[in-house]
Amino acid sequence: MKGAIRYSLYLVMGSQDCRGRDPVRVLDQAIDGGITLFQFREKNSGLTLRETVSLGERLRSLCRERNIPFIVNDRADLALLLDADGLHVGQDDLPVRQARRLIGPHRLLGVSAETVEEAEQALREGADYLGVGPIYATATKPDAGKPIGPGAIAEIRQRLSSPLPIVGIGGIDVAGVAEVIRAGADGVAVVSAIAGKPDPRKAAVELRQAVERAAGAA
Ligand code: TZP
Ligand code: MG
Repeated sequence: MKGAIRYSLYLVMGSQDCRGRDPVRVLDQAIDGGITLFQFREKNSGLTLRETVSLGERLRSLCRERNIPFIVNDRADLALLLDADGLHVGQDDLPVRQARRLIGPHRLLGVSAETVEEAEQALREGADYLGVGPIYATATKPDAGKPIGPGAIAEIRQRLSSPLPIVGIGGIDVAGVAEVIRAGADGVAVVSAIAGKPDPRKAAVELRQAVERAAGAA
């Protein structure tokens, strides 16, 4: 699975992001529109753990049917339970080494990093890809901190001691895609630019086109 991952357009989403719509339907439309990767990120939504597991099962089976890698945010227990393709952890979550120990060698491990030091440590401890951000200002994650700009991607890309896929995250919409890709990202990760839109399919089509255009021009 690891080798086949395409990072171009990464949808990160939980029920809190879907404006009252069924997340399974939103995900289905986003897949129609061309997302290449999905992360289940259920945060402060009011769902109980049981409800979260049950929603996770539905999203997981849709990803399996549609051949989209399914990544779980934060929780290794949920990732294992849902037989996810991977886990994504931030700097305040399970340490990367321990996360790797729990999920084993074959599942994908994504790590959020803002600096070259964090990126280098993630690489050393077994990360498979980096989520770098928040690139731009975002209302989706109130504790995301100050935007670090596309320049942070360029710096990590240049200074990292060996190559690792990078996705930019945070406040990215169609207009922001080109800068992120030109800075050296393999793709963009978005929440509201797809899940918050009235037409998630159309939003995904436009983002995917913007990524391919920028990558083609690079
Ligand atoms: N991590 C850093 S910023 C962010 C996460 C999960 C939120 C991104 O959401 P949006 O709506 O794409 O700005
Ligand atoms: Mg986290």
